[in-house]
Order: sequence, then C-alpha cells, then structure tokens
Amino acid sequence: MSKIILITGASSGLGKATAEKFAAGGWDLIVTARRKEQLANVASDIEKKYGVKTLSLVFDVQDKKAVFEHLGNLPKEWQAINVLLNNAGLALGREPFDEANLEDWETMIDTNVKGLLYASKAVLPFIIAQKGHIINIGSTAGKEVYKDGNVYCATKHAVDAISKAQRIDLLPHGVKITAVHPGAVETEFSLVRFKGDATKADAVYAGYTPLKAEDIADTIWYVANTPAHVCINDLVVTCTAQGNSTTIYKG
Ligand code: NDP
Ligand code: 8X3
Repeated sequence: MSKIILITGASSGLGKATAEKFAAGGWDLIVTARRKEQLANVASDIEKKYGVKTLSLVFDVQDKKAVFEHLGNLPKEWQAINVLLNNAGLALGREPFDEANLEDWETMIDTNVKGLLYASKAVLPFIIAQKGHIINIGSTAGKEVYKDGNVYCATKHAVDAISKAQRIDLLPHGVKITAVHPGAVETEFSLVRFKGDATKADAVYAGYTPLKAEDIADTIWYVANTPAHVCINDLVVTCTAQGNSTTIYKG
C-alpha cells in the first residue's frame, strides 16, 4: 500500500514542490490550500504525471471549524497518514513595530501558529495510529529576529517552540517531529508579503542565488525517509550565500 503525506499550503511554493517530490516517490497525497482552481491544477497535473492518488481539500487553516471538519473527518481510505507537512503560512508586510499593521499581525499569527496547531491536533489521532511524522516548516526567521520582521519572526519562533514541545510530549506515541527552517527561497512568499509589489519581491532575491522550492522538497523527502529509529529534530537550510537570518552575501 502506498504511503500518504498530507501537505497544507500545496497550491504553490514549497508545498507544491514537496507534493511533486513525494508523488515521484510513489506516495499518495492529501493537498490543501484556499485557492481552489490552483490546487486542483496541482493535483491533476501530479495525478497525470505520476499515477498516484490525490485528495484536494479547500479551506483556510485560520478557520478552526473548517480545519476540524475537513481533517478530522477524512474518508476512511485517507486516514492512514504517514506524514503531516505543516507548511501553509505567510508573511504580510515588513515595517517597524510602530508602523506595522495590526490586521497583518493577526493574519500571520492565525495562519502560521494557530493554523499549524489546528491541523496538527485534527490529524493527530491518525498520525499516532501510524506512528507517523509531523514536519513543521519554520524559518531562519524563527532562529534570529531581523529588523522589521517583528511578528513574522515571532510566529516562526513559535513554530520552533511548538515543534520542540510536540517532540517531547509525543514521545510515548512513537511519533517523529521535525522542524525544517529554510532561509530565503524564491517562491510567491515575497509577492504575498509585499502585497503584489513585484519590484520589492524581486529585490529580495537579487544579487545572489537563493534556494529553490525543490531544494526544500528534497530536504523534506530526506527527513521523511530516515530509518524508523532515526528522527531529525531540527534542520536549518539556507543557500550558500546566506549565513543566518540577518546575513546574505550579495557580493
Ligand atoms: P507561497 O506563498 O508560495 O506558498 C504558501 C502556501 O501556503 C500556499 O499554498 C498558500 O495557498 C498557503 N496558505 C497561505 N495562507 C493560508 C491559509 N490561511 N490557509 C490555507 N493555506 C494557506 O510561499 P512558500 O512556499 O515560500 O511558503 C511556505 C511556507 O514556507 C510558509 O510557512 C513560509 O513562512 C515558509 N518559509 C518560506 C520561506 C521563503 O523564503 N519562501 C523561507 C522560510 C520559511 P493559498 O494561497 O492557495 O491558500
Ligand atoms: C522566510 C525567510 O528571511 O524572508 O521565512 O524571513 S525570511
């Protein structure tokens, strides 16, 4: 029987690349996002290309009721989940604390922190039944705070802390927990952060070679396929030009 990975935020970026990577390895996929058509295209392209099964679920991870309705009541044939990838997330704005927008803060906290908690909790009985694996996408922003990153950085520090807490609390169930913390990856992330301003988004990746979504998909594939007795707890992955959250060499 094929293994199953559930990926939140699979309509673009890291989630989409990870869906493709696992499908290429023969895994069946549960993919989720808000953009219905974009998600359906990702799923149908993957089904055609790799011949695996997919289940697409459209909901907002901020919506507690929707998360539990969809993920808590999965069809029987989709309940044997081996890996949950908590990937859905975003940054909104890059302003100093005194100028930043309260609604942006709330959306980031509700998505990156509360959404991750809801998805983890909704799926946990299935993960425990499989002695499965939860992989949380943090960020270098969850390791060091950078200027004007305030609440985005705080949400990723929370992902770091939640991952450590899940790891120790779920030991009795034989569940693996891994946090993967990417540095700059060229995806739709900065376009979303700068609310469609492509000039600002492009500037984030100018002057060096950033990571590609596929680089992080390869990392996730690796951590999900270690022997049963091995758990990678925490992994920071940057491009060669990036030293930490605050330092990118743009020679
Ligand atoms: P993208 O913007 O390309 O992808 C984000 C994904 O999350 C999309 O599929 C989006 O789908 C989904 N998403 C966002 N908000 C919600 C929501 N409320 N409910 C459901 N799904 C949602 O960016 P990335 O692929 O780069 O980002 C993926 C993760 O990686 C995020 O957690 C981000 O913080 C993290 N990260 C990114 C880095 C980077 O430099 N790119 C570096 C470090 C971490 P839709 O809009 O259809 O709902
Ligand atoms: C995304 C990377 O440096 O823009 O988490 O915060 S960064």
